[in-house]
This record gives sequence, C-alpha cells and structure tokens, in this order.
Amino acid sequence: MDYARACMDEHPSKVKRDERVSREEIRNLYDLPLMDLVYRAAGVHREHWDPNQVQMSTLVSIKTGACPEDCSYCTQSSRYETGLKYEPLLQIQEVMRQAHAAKAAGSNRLCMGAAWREVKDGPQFDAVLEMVKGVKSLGMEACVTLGMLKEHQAARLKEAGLDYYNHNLDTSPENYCNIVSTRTFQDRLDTLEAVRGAGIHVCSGGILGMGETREDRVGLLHELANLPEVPGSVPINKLMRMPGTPLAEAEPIDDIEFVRTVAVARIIMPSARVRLSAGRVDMSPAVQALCFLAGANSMFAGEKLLTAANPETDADLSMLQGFGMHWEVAPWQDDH
Ligand code: SAM
Ligand code: DTB
Ligand code: SF4
Repeated sequence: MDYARACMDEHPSKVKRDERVSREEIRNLYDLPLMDLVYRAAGVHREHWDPNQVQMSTLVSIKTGACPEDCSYCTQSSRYETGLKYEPLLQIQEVMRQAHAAKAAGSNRLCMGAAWREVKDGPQFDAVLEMVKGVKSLGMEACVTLGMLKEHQAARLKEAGLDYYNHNLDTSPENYCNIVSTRTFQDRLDTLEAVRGAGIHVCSGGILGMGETREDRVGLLHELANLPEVPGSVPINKLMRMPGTPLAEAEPIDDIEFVRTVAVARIIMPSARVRLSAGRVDMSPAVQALCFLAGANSMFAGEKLLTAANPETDADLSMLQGFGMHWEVAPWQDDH
C-alpha cells in the first residue's frame, strides 16, 4: 500500500475549533514510559468510572454484504471476493429474538449494523425504525450503524428512541483515502454532526493494525477528542484481517501499541466508554487485562461480531470473573 499518499490537501487536521487537546500533547502521552502511561490512564479511569465494571454490547448484522463502498478492511464490500453470503434486511421478529438472547446473556445495548453506504428513505429505513422501537421496548439501549445519514433521518431515529449511532472515523484524516476511496473523512464528520444535532449520542472510534503509522493513531485520537462533543463511546478495533480484502495481509498491530492507544484515549476522553471492540479473538486475556487497566470499560459480547468471530461467551464470562470484574446491569436486571 502506498502510504506516501496524503489525503488532505492543506492542513492535515480537520479540527477547526479551539482544541481540547493538541496533537503535540497526544504524541507526548504516547511517548511516556509504558508504566507511567498506564498508571496515569488507570488514575483517570478511577476518577470517572468503576474500574471493575465493563459494559457489554451485542452486535446484530441486520443487512449483510453487497455493500457498494470500498473500505479496504471490510468483508462486506462487494468489490472484494470474500466469499461472504449476502443477507437482505432481517425481519423484525428475528432481530427481537436476538435482542432477547443478548439481554439474557448480560448485554444492555444492542448494536444493529447494516452494510449500507448511506441511509435511504423508504420501507427499509422504516423497518429499522421499528427495530429500534422494539429493542427499546425491552429496556435495552439501542445503537445502529447504517452508514451516512442526513439530518432529517437522524431526527427520525431520535424519535424512535435511538440512544447511540456508531460511525467510526477509522484512521487519521491524512490516511483516510488510503483505506477508503468512496467517501471522504469530511463525509464522516458531517454524519457525526447530523447525529449530534439530533441529540443522539455519538459512538465513534477506529481500527488499529491497518498499516498506519503512530502519527495516524495520534491523528485519529486528536479528531475524536476534539469533536464538538466528546463521543459517548469510543470503539477501538484491532483489524480482523479478512481473506479477500486488500488488508488481508496487513502487519498486525503490536499488543503494547494497542494498550498505549487505549490508555491515551482514556486520558484525553475521560467521560467516554472506551470499547475493546473487534479483534479480541487474537488477544490473550493478559493483553485484555492490560487494556481494562489502561481504561477500557466496554466490550462486544457474543460469538459473532458482524461477520467475524468474537470469543465464546463462556470464555469471556470466565475471563471477567477471573479478573473479579462485573458487567453493567441495566435497571431491569436485578441479578446476573
Ligand atoms: N456500513 C456502515 C459503516 O461503514 O459506517 C456500518 C457497518 S461497518 C462494518 C462498522 C465499522 O466496523 C467500520 O467503520 C469499521 O470501523 C469496523 N470494521 C469493519 N470491518 C472491520 C474489520 N475487518 N476489523 C475491524 N473493524 C472492522
Ligand atoms: C465497531 O467499531 N466495531 C463493530 C461495530 N462498531 C459496528 C464492528 C466490528 C466489525 C468486525 C468485522 C466483522 O464482523 O465483519
Ligand atoms: Fe460497507 Fe460499512 Fe463495510 Fe465500508 S465498513 S464496506 S460502508 S459495510
């Protein structure tokens, strides 16, 4: 991959308002000795959160594959031969079945993902609004990730009761065009603005291990931390190298660099849930423990993400129990 290609013509940063935190400050955090960095992140974590608690979200792929976008990491793009089976929009009954199962297994948030470039008004969007209402009727938090969104669509999602909209910035603005060419970093920011404007919580993060540089990771965190409002949740994904995609052979991110990124995210976004997201199948419990120590306090539960594998539920629960951690319980759950 040609990493010499810079995607921004002018200033690399998109941050236009007064910064909460500068790139320089973020670089300096990354450069701290590991023990100092993790110690500091753990301190910030304890000031804002219960350090032994983890929130669990379950993913449901409501429409799978045949996506027109060319995201180089994604198995759902129609441009790559990934062998994925196309599945049209799920019926609401099936979504509700999965929501009940997720709730019973300890998740208090259901995140529904569609392999769409953008939301189009019409019967399919109407069906998604019904799914959101259905999930809310179970007392769970509802999150969707549907691609690009316009203001009036965000308003309808809000009206249906949506809590979170996931839309990741994925990497730095200057690396973005090396990863996706069918939309721009500014398109991502515009969707996040529509989400925020409608009063829906923003869930936005990125992917590590796509061949990006340390400076790209600094740039990603800089954009996230300087959004008009700090995102309510920040998923940090470790690239799952999907066969057939352009990034199938990418060099995996070093575990300690992953932990550093979690720690820096925690320090600069103290109020956010930092989610240990895709890629836990390739992380030992010891590395995950370091991530929780460094401030991660959320994860995906369930044996499938959207198309890729996640650790087995029993293994996850015994890992958390082994750490003496407990998971967030929603008001409707009195025991777990
Ligand atoms: N189509 C919508 C979009 O792109 O916004 C929503 C679904 S998309 C699969 C949601 C996010 O999953 C992406 O933004 C990316 O951050 C993450 N993701 C996708 N494939 C991944 C992979 N192979 N490894 C890690 N994260 C991945
Ligand atoms: C996020 O940041 N990670 C989730 C969720 N948001 C939608 C998706 C991970 C997808 C992993 C690859 C797959 O399952 O295809
Ligand atoms: Fe489509 Fe989303 Fe996958 Fe990109 S990440 S190819 S937009 S499903």
